[in-house]
Amino acid sequence: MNYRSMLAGLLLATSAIATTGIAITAVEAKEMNFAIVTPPEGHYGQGAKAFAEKMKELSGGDFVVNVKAGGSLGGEREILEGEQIGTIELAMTSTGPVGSFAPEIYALDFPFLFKDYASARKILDGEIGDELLSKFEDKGMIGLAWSENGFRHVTNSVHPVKTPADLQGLKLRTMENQVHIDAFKELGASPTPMSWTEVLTSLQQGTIDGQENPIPIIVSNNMWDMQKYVTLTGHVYSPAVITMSKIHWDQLSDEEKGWIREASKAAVAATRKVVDQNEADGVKTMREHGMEVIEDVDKAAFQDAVEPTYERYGKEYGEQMIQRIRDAQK
Ligand code: EAX
Repeated sequence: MNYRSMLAGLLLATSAIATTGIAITAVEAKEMNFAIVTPPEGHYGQGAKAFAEKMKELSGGDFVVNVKAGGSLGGEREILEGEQIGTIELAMTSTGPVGSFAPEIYALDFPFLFKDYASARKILDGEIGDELLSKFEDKGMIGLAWSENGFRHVTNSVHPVKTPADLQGLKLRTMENQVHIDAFKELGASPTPMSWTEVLTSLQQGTIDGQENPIPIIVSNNMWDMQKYVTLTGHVYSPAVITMSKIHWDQLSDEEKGWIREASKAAVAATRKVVDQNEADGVKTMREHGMEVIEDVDKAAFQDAVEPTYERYGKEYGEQMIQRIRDAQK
C-alpha cells in the first residue's frame, strides 16, 4: 500500500471514530485448515471446497476454510493426530487408519460387507452411521459426517489379476488397516501397509507391485502412469469421514457448530457427486489412458477367500455391528 492511500485510510478511520465515537476495528476472520491427502480436483477436494464455500456463506465471511490437499499436512494418520492435538482443525479421510484410533470403526472396513453404494449411503446416513460417528469424541475428534471414498479395486503393474490365485506373491500396498492386511494375506498377496502419501512414489520406484483403491483415487492420481492393470474386485466399500478437532469444536458457539454441520452436509453431497461421476466414466477413462480393465471378476471366489478375516477379526471389531449392517441390507 503506498503512502497516499495509507494516509487516506487513516483519515477515513479517524473521521469514522470522530462521528461514531467508537474505534472501528476489522473483525479478524477465523481461519481453519481442512486437510485431505488427495488432489484438490478429486472427490475429497471437491467436498472440502464445498465445505469452505458453505462456511463462508453461512458466516458472512467470518470463517475462512483453507483446503490443504495432496497430503500437504501429512498422511491420514498424521492428520488425525493433528486434530487430536489441535494443530489441524478439519479433515476428510478414509477409515484406513481410523480403526487404530477408534476400533469400533473397523466394523466398516470388512470385505464385501456393503453390497452397493445406495446401501452404504443409507446405512451411514442413518442410526448406524450416527452411532459410529459418536465414537470419535472421546478420541479428541468430532465425527461430523460420513463422506465417501468408494468401492476399492486392485491395480498392479505385473499381470492381469482375474482370480485370487493371480494375487499370489504380489507386493500389494494396503492401508494401515489390520482387517485389510489380513484379507490380502488370505488372498495370497504380500500386503505392504503404508500411508497413502508414500504410495505413488513406491509404485513409480517399483518397491510395490500394486495397490487397491476406488476409481476416484485411481483417476484423480493418474494411476495409469504407474499401473497397467486394474481388476474391478470391489472388495471393500471404503467410507470417508469428515472430522473436526474437539479442541477447536469446543471453542465454537452453538450457531457456529450448526454452520459446521451444514457445511459437512454440503461436503458429503459434493464428494458423492464426484464419486458417481467417476464411477460412471471411470472405466472408459482408465482404458483411454491405456489401462487393461478386468471387469468380469469372479467376486465369489474373492469373497470366499477373505471369509476367514471375519472369523479372525469379527469378534474383536464388532461382530454385532457387522451383523446389524448385514441385516440392514436384507
Ligand atoms: O483416503 O490410503 C488410501 O488408500 C485411501 O484410500 C486414500 O488415502 C484416500
